[in-house]
Amino acid sequence: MNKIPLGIYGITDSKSGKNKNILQYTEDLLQGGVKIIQYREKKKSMKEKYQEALLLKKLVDRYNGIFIINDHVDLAILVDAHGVHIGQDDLPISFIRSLLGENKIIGLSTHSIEEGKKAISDGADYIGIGPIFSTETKEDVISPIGMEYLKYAIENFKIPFVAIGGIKEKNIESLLDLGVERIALVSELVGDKNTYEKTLKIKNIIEKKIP
Ligand code: 3NM
Repeated sequence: MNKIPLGIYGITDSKSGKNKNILQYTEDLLQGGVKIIQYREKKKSMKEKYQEALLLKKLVDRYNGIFIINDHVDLAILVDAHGVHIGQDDLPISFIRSLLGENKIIGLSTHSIEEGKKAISDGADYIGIGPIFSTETKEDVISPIGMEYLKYAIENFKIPFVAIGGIKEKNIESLLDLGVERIALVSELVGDKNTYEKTLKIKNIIEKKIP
C-alpha cells in the first residue's frame, strides 16, 4: 500500500487546540501542503474527541487529504477516517483489521528493528519510527533510538515508514540525506506562531530533496 504521502506527516497535539484553534492549526498544515493528518488527542473526553474528529475529517476531506485517528478505532469508524495509528500496547493489528476491513490504513509506532519487523509481518500498512531525537511531546517516551534502526528500515523495509520525534527544521536535512521520505513534526509546527509559513518552509526543504 502506498497511500501514505511523501513529505510532512501532520499530527495535532493538545497544544494545537490550547494556544491555537485546532481547526485553524490543521488548515494551516493543509494549506502548507501537508497531505496526511493524524488526530492525536490524549486528554479530552471521548465526546469532545468525537466532535473534533468529525470536524477535522470534513476539513481534511476538503483538501483531499488522508485522515488518521490515533488510538481510537471506534472513533475512526464513526467519523469514517482513512485509518488508525496505534501503539505497541494497543490491540493486535489482526483484531483492528477485522473491525476496519482491508481498505483502511493501520499504522503502528515502533522503536526497534524487532518491533518494525513484527509490525510488517502482522500486516501494518505503515510504521512510525522513533523517537529519532529527544522529544518532550510524547509523555511516555523512551530515549532516542539512534540511527541504526532508521538506516535498517531505509535499506530493508518495503512498507512506508514515518520518522518521528524531535525532528526540527534544523535537523531535517540530515534525515533526508539518509533517505527518509516521510517526516512527522509536532512541536516544530505547533510551537511556531505562523504554522502555515513554517510548514511551507519545511515542505520546500523536503521537496528540494524529494521532488
Ligand atoms: N511518537 P515532536 S515521538 C507522537 O517515537 C510521538 O513513536 C513518537 O513530537 C514515537 O515532533 C512523538 O514534538 C512525539 O518531537 C513527536
